[in-house]
Amino acid sequence: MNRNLMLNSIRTRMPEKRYVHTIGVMNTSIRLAKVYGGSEKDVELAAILHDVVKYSDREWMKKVIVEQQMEPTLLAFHHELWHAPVGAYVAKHEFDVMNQDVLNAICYHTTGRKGMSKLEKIIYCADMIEPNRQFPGVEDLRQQDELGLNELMKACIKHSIEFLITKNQPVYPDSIHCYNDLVTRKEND
Ligand code: DGI
Ligand code: FE
Ligand code: FE
Repeated sequence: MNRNLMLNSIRTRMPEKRYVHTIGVMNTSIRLAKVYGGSEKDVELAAILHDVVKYSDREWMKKVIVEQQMEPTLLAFHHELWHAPVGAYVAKHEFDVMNQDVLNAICYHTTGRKGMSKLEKIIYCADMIEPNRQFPGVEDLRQQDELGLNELMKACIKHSIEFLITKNQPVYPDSIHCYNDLVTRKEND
């Protein structure tokens, strides 16, 4: 499916505000791919599809997680986390995305994980700092951009975990593993 058909298709599945966010993630991820290297086509595809099931039926998402034998821990955590792995499933089965790195970027865009690829980091960060995002501290995150992709990723995952803690929310283990991985890594890794 070409880019414009895909954009039209996802637009019908979400409110306009979410579509505008998706375009923001797309443009930001392409910019990051230009700076840090990486396929612009791959980041574009992952960005377009990253929130494809954000507004899908919760019970249906639960069913997909069970039937596809995805990580069962997901069901014990907030349903907000489900749209990422289920989005990867839909990208593969409805949009015929075959590239596993693109599918992983969609799958881990909400929680992050240990050992993220460049594409996964670009999508995770673009999702947080795209121009339509407005939350306290987003400007500081945008500035981390200048320090490199790993520093930006570290700042973004730290912000997410800190935010969840201030809200007394549980933190999904992959997010902790992601943080630990980034802070224990050597500078030039
Ligand atoms: O889908 P978006 O809004 O663009 O962004 P996202 O996919 O990063 O989802 C953000 C939501 O997910 C936000 O409401 C916080 C929640 N979230 C992210 N990581 C965790 C989490 N919620 C819990 N409970 N635990 C997490 O580790
Ligand atoms: Fe999302
Ligand atoms: Fe998003």
